[in-house]
Amino acid sequence: MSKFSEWFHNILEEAEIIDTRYPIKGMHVWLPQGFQIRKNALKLLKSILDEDHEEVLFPLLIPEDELAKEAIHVKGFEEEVYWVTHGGLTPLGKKLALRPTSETAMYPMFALWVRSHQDLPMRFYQVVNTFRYETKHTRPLIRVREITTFTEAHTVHTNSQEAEEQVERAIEIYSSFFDQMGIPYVVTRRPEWDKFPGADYTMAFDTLLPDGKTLQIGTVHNLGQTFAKTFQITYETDDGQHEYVYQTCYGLSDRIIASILGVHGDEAGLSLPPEVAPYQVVVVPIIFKEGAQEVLDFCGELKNQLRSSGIRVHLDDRDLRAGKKFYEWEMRGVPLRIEIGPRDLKEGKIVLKRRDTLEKEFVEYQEEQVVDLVNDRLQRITTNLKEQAWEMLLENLREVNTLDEARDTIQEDGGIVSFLWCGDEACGKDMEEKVQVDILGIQEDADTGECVNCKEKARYRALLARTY
Ligand code: P5A
Ligand code: ZN
Repeated sequence: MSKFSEWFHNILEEAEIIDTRYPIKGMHVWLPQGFQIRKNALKLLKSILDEDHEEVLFPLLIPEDELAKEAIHVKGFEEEVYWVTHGGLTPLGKKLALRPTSETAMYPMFALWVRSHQDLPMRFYQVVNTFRYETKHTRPLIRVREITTFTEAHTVHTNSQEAEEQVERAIEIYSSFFDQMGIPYVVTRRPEWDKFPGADYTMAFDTLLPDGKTLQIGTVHNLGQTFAKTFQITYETDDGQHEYVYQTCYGLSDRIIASILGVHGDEAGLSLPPEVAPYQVVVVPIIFKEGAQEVLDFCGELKNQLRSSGIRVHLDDRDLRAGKKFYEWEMRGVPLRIEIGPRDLKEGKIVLKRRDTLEKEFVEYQEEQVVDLVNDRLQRITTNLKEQAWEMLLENLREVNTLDEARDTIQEDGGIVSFLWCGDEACGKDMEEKVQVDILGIQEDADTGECVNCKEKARYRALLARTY
């Protein structure tokens, strides 16, 4: 187990994010702290999607014949599907699949919904649990068998240009979401052998975890007309012709939470972006025998004031050593701590401690300004977390000119390696084998240079990394 895996596993337990002891492999329990982070992240994501998508909710079960209709799609998922075969003791006439994703649940309905070109475009999303019998090593939040936070969007268009624009729009949506979480990413077009089953092409977001391995945190697929033809999704044009629609779909999962925790955390534990932190501020009274009541009263009022202005604040007045409280809230990732003792009170000061920089700041207390002060510090924390994380990713994105260089770089430093590639599948797979990495995908076209592996003319600049 890498140092990061160990850190990640421990922090999930210590910070009470999820309980991994549920007796089914790859299925876990969200604990209250984790649930709050998930809820806050989803709130932001939904508010972005709600701008131009409609939220729906489809059944969990998919009839076998619908799942089987799209041949390429079902081939991609056949080893990962869980089946419901009985109702009580009665064998079902038709097996029912637990959705591994919802294309084959939704698209037969889309065929009923789409009538004329005036119905289009359609943009839907849902947040559901999906099930995948993953055979690779499962990891909490990263590779699970019940994905509990599957946020999937599905869109329908009259023409291919509009579908392509929707892919770009989805990339913007996810970029904006990750930016607000301070999660850095690279966006690439997945190689042919790694695209979503049934898609024309797949765009993917990958972030870098502290152990130098990347994690795919989101995908956007252009489905072209493949599913439209399989499920007979057509619209009537102005002159009465029936045309197949063009579709896209895109999704995020529990991995967004994994990356929020993993990217920003450090030796002291979690360090949460204020946007998702269950508590954004914790107020810790420093109690001595003398003046204890005054300190507690002051802290109580401060808490009320911050809370009524919409800040998620907690007053920790437990009868415990302050040091123990500090340790705990730092470990849980609370962005800002306010400490107040009797001497501070006398001097009209409060102490602010930032979780991201671990810096202490003594500031004069002014009742009319304290809300602005706290909001300003939270804003700075958000900005700093994002900058630090991007710096880390960019420092670990290295260009190489030869295959040996790629191998050495990956072995010594991990991270993401940028290289010139011919684009040929056999060459790509050969390279993955030789360097023991995955090709993440293509970043852009290249017009000069040769492929680092086969020395043919390079067509692309591409990225590779060790991946989760
Ligand atoms: C897009 C949404 C789809 O399923 N259908 C609807 C499309 N794409 S996908 O790439 O297969 O999955 C979407 C995202 O889910 C994450 N993911 C997982 N997360 C946790 N555990 C898993 N077992 C798992 N499998 C996929 C990926 O991050 C992917 O981007
Ligand atoms: Zn090549």
